[in-house]
Amino acid sequence: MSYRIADALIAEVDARLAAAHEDEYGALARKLARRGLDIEAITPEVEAFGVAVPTWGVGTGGTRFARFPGVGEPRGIFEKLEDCATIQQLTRLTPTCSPHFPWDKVADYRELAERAKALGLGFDAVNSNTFQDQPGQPLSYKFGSLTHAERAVRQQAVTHNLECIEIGLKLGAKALTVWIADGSNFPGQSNLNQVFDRYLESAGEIYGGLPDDWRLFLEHKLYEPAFYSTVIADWGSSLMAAQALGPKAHCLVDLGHHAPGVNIEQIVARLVRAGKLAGFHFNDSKYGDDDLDSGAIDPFRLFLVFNELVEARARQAPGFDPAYMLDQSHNVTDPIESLMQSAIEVARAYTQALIVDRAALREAQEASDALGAHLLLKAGFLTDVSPILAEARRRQGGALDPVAVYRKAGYRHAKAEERPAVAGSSSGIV
Ligand SMILES: [Mn+2]
Repeated sequence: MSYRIADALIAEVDARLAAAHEDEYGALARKLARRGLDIEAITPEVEAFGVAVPTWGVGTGGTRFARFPGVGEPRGIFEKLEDCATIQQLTRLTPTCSPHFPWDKVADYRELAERAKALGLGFDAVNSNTFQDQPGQPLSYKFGSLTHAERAVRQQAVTHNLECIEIGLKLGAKALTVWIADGSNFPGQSNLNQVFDRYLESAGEIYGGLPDDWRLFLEHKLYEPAFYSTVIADWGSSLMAAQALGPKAHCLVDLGHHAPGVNIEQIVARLVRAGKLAGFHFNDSKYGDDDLDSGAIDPFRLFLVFNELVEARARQAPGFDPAYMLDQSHNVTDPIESLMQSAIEVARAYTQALIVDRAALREAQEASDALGAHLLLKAGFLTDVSPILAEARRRQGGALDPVAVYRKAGYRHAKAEERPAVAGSSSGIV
């Protein structure tokens, strides 16, 4: 029997923190009441919030220079599910995980689905991988996949994506996320127009294999591994493709996949307007696609993204149904600690956006009161909503302080005993 954190330990740590927490929750309730807000209308909304954990996220990531594996890393999808379940147990923010193929391939998907269910987990979007070659793969993706010059390579990539849909059906998923590394490193290496045509043709074949109630998430990325041009580099290319493919195709926004300084919240607003926002891969960045922990560098930007989302939901934007997932690379931290904290930071941004006075904000905007409008927005961001986040966890059986419980439990140490290191364990980022 593999080690699990006892609920009694959560209760024990919570008991020491309870009095201070209740005092702080009460103080925040009074503060919000003075603004005309009922904390008991907000906390249940936070309880209902969820963000998916990518199965590859529970392994230690790396850079193109090195990977420094931690101890007790999961050696396969079943152990990854254990770690995902632990994140959910303590935070109650991550009821689903997002699998990746072929990294998470197993012989029996019914067994995998049952194991996830037993752990209280569901499956979010399935992710395909045509950005690296697998052992025994007939044709190489070195010069592209869905947009490769040779039809046979494109076909191989399409077939892989169709297989991912088949697997996803067995797991109860409802979406396929496609990110391709296709692009070029030299001006002249490829015809910028022709590769887009090939993308549309290949993606169209994948689209044709989607079940009626499925969605196709197109993920764009500015650069890397292609350093001159990337086929789906930006939200414009992504939107053109999604609109050409049809109503089931939507544009996924990975926060790290933009040039520094780009106004991501405005991109979000445009995609919502077009009815084409698929959802998010949350992470943070300082310079490029750093894949740092969500909220670690620029929590204000994360808040501004959620401000657009809460606004879109409030006005019942047509087709608005974003999927939320973390997508970050943990190089120097315990991945479980990072993912727990990141889920909390994403929920924090959501909660801060929930308490913005939207009627007053609209009035200030109509009156061209620039500073007044800004201060109304800032009032949401500058409110410490930690007590709401903690209370939402507690009401669902999670921990007031997830990292404290996790460390006290000695989870990683227990897993290090259970999971002796193996060579060549897979982990990565998309
Ligand atoms: Mn991503």
